[in-house]
Amino acid sequence: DYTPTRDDKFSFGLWTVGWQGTDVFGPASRDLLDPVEATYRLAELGAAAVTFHDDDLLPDEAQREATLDRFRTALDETGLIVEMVTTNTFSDPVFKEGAITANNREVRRYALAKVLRNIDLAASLGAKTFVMWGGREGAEHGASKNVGAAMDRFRDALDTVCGYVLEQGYDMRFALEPKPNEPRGDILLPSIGHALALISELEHPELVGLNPEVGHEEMAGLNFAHGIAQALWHGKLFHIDLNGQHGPRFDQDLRFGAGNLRGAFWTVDAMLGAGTERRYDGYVHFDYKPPRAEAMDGVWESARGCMRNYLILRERVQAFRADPDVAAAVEAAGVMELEQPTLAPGESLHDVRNASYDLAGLRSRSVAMEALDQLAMEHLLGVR
Ligand code: GLT
Ligand code: MN
Ligand code: MN
Ligand code: MN
Repeated sequence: DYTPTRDDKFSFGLWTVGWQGTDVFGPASRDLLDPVEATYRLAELGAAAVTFHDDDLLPDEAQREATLDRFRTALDETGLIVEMVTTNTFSDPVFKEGAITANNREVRRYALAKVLRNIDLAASLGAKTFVMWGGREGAEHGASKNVGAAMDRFRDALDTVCGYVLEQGYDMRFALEPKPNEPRGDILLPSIGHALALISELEHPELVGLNPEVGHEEMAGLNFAHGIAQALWHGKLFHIDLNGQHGPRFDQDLRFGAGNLRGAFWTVDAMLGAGTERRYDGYVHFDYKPPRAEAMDGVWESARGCMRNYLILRERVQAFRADPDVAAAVEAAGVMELEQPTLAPGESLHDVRNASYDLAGLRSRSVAMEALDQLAMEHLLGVR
């Protein structure tokens, strides 16, 4: 009946339900939500874990230890865990021109110090994933940022934090979160592909993967399911940010399932392996914003909706993959044939070059993909 359980491994950022609705056109539309209170509410709704930025939970240095005590009590009482922690290196105007890739070296050193302190906190709470979203790493002007130098500094920072967790013996991995723009005009590491490419330049590539967000790829017109499928292929889907987006426009952060519903269906399918063994087994993490127009009732309804939509889509995807008509349509579309290497063992290029090809037959062959897609559509619409 689509009621979440701890086994579903649902997780929420405390900044999601805690978003007060502040946007570029107006101030907060909702009162401050105590993050410890939010932890209790999310547990009641069926979440298994929470995540946070240093500044979401601990905005006030003077209250740091007291808040941490209350938060630890909430975790003990609810059984929730902290599965991921991330650092706010974007709100403070000190980061207005970047954090770990700011032109200003002092800013970069301060950013690194803030991240390192937060890694210690993450480790003390048992978080195994540490997300890095470089919201302010980027530019509005052509000549203002040397992209190559920024990549050098990104690489150095990642090498430094990886070295640090190894030295401390922390059981923790890093996940880079790509985004094409907003708040910067152009953000560095704008897509899954850009981030994957940087990882191959690192000293400890095994410790760094991705935290892709649905809306961020879709803002750039990219196919999220394909993006995470490739990340899985590289062994780099360390974490995920589920939400909804309606085409290329501002970052909407809708609840999961809203916006591009077909995209959400294929996203869940990709997370479950898309009929293969290569699946995502981490926390099902939501990073969305309850719309500014909603009062607190709508905040909790949207959090419930994220989980409920995931469970409904998971059921629809499983029904799709278990349907014998789908298996036949997959076969008819030649999907399995792609798993055969293009050259058979022992064959040489000579065999490829000297074979005779029935081009007329190949040109006119059926690909039977509309039929397969229609079956998916009918499963998604709940008529099969
Ligand atoms: C911020 C951003 C998100 C990132 C978070 C991690 S914070 O809300 O828009 O997409 O996941 O720093
Ligand atoms: Mn977003
Ligand atoms: Mn966001
Ligand atoms: Mn995110």
